[in-house]
Amino acid sequence: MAGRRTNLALLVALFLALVTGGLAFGVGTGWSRWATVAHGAVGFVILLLSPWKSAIARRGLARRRPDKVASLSLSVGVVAALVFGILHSSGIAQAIGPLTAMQLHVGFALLSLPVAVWHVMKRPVRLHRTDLGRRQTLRAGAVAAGGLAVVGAGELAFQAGGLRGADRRATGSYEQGSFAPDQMPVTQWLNDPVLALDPGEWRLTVGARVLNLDELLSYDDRLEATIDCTGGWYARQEWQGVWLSRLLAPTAGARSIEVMSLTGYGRLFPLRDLDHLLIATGVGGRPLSEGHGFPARLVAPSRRGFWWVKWLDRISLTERPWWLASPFPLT
Ligand code: HEM
Ligand code: HEM
Ligand SMILES: Nc1nc2c(c(=O)[nH]1)N[C@H]1C(S)=C(S)[C@@H](COP(=O)(O)O)O[C@H]1N2
Ligand SMILES: [Mo]
Repeated sequence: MAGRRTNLALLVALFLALVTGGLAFGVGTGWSRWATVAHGAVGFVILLLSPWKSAIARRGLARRRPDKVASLSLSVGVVAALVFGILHSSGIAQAIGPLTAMQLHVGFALLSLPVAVWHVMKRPVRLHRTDLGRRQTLRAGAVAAGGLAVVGAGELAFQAGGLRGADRRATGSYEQGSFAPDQMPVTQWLNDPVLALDPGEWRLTVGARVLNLDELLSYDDRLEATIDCTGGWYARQEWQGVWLSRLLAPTAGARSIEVMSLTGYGRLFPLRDLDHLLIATGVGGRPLSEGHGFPARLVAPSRRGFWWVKWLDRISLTERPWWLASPFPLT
């Protein structure tokens, strides 16, 4: 394969890895499980292109040129992302020190992004008209099929080798602490503190109402739901509390539900979620632990863990459309 086309193929693959990775990470339920499969395929396409890219890189490195450090950092970043992606998915290593393989995977991929943009700007490749022709489309299809084949072969190898990777969920997450909340990890999105709150002082504002813990405990709504953290673990639990729709009625013009934590962490949900959200005060028949959001947290079935706001402070309706908010929390 010509060097120019290899670089173009890498450019497309890197872009798709970011898009499919973002979907696998941010949604990961329903239709988006296919994004997870596609993501694995795209990741392996990058791996499959590496013999050709190595030849290009060797040629480039033999030349006397500025900015090689960036090209080499990009190589380190992408190789590390590949290694940690495979360590996670196979289950060979789920945690390295205090971080999960998944966190390291995404971390290295995101660190590579600015370097990749820079590399492509310093080493531009020109598009030819024939690049979009039938021949190249067929080739691209063959490369994509190769990536998918490696995903399939990987799954078979995980089973044959008795690796934990064979047991992961469609999002790629591993079961941890189901129906045993004490064994479920405590996970913060970035740097939020774990709060220790006084249940007597604590109040929850829902629309125009202000409720204390006793008022919330007078309800006994129950729901079995799975929390699936983008860090790579999931747990199924029985949650107790009160359906949000019992406390909050839609108003004219409202488009979103804003759910805020006392830490300042918050999420904006589409109004259609109103009937599916539970304000949980307990899990597995016991009050929540501090780490899991005591006195109350949100349960957002079929949404990834970062939507399950802990240490609830305020829930309100807003006219602000939910899709204007960042798809991932920024704090
Ligand atoms: C997996 C992602 C990539 C890695 C790890 C990578 C790495 C490298 C390395 C180490 C070199 C040799 C050192 C240098 O010339 O600076 C290089 C050269 C080069 N890369 Fe990349 N690269 C990647 C993706 C891309 C993409 C997406 C493009 C363009 C669309 C590109 C275009 C080039 C060009 C034109 C050269 C110079 C080749 C020459 O001088 O003969 N690379 N790359
Ligand atoms: C340089 C960019 C990236 C590359 C080369 C890459 C590559 C890979 C590879 C090879 C796997 C293992 C797939 C398998 O064994 O089936 C993987 C898994 C995964 N990656 Fe990436 N990835 C990249 C970026 C990202 C980003 C930015 C995210 C999220 C924001 C992400 C999220 C995931 C997830 C959730 C999995 C687990 C999928 C599963 O276990 O089935 N990746 N990635
Ligand atoms: N206030 C607040 N709520 C939060 C977070 C956070 O950092 N701050 N992390 C979220 C993330 S990323 C996950 S996966 C779940 C984890 O819940 P757990 O710690 O009870 O397992 O809480 C969510 N709720
Ligand atoms: Mo999470």
